[in-house]
Amino acid sequence: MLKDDILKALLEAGDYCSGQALCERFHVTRTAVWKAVARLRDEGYTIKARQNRGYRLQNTEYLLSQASLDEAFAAQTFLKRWVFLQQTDSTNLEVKRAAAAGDPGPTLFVAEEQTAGRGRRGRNWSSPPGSGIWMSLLLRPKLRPERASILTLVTALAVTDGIREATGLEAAIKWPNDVVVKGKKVAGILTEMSTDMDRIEFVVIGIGINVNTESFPEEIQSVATSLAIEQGKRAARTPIIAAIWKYFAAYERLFEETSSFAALKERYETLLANRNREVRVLDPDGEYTGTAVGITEEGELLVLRDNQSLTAVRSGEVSVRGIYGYV
Ligand code: BT5
Repeated sequence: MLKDDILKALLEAGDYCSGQALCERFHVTRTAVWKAVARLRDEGYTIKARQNRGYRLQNTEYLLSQASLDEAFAAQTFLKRWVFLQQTDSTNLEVKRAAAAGDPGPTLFVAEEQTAGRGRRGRNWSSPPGSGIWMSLLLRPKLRPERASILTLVTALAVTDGIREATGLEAAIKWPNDVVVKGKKVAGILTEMSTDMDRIEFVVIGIGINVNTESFPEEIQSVATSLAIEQGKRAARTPIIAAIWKYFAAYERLFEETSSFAALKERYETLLANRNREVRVLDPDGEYTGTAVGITEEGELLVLRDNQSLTAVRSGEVSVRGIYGYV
């Protein structure tokens, strides 16, 4: 589409681009360029127009685009393909469609906006444009299906370390699939799997991160926060994305090569927000409370129950809550 070509040209230029030059480059009229610019502005881009100089894209470090991803991933070898979408229903659904069409992966979909973002068990995931990172990976790992849930832990580790590196914030993991800053949720992970007999056909790893969100829908206000709220300034999204997949590539490789979470356990426990905290385990077979003491090599949360027995809690149907708050 012309607007995407123009966006790319403005991003590459990093300065004013004359309207005439854009007309000639894309073989279109001045009016067509002007209309494309108007559409980009509707999508939230700030584009300055000056007589005799043309158009210039402002605040480019805060933008996500195919061009920004191309630059961020140019030197890495883990991802084979990455796709930026202005809007989609859900990046997890994008992955499923790509997998059905035979995409070998690892392929990453990143969307500016999701109209049907989902959490676990069909819960809604708020994914407005301009402020978050909504992305999903298509992976075809050589793992036994019963080990796939550990990928959620591997991902949580990569997201936490990526956020820490890119922002300096003290992000931590709320087992199994949340990343928190100061006890509130900044990111959630939704891992889904398709199996074929007893082998994994593909895995979808969906990650949602609140980056520059200023306020949240009322029902999640008390549990949700964003990187911008916690650090008091906006953050550029592309470096966070790049850092996450850098860590993920390293951690996932370690996990697949050793077929074990053992090598990552120590780092995980260091970042585990629940550690040594009192938790309430919402088990469908009966709730109980105890202290989270660590995780097992199978990725279960170890809880020392109030009756002094040690229980390994599997993710899935079980939710874990802090006694005094979300963590
Ligand atoms: C999760 O579910 O935390 C997994 C979220 C995964 C979202 C990503 S975005 C890219 C990819 N495409 C998708 O469609 N999904 C993935 P869960 O643990 O079930 O948490 C869901 C709950 O978190 C909701 O019921 C709300 O209470 C709350 N919530 C919704 N939107 C939120 C947000 N933006 N930030 C924090 N909490 C939110």
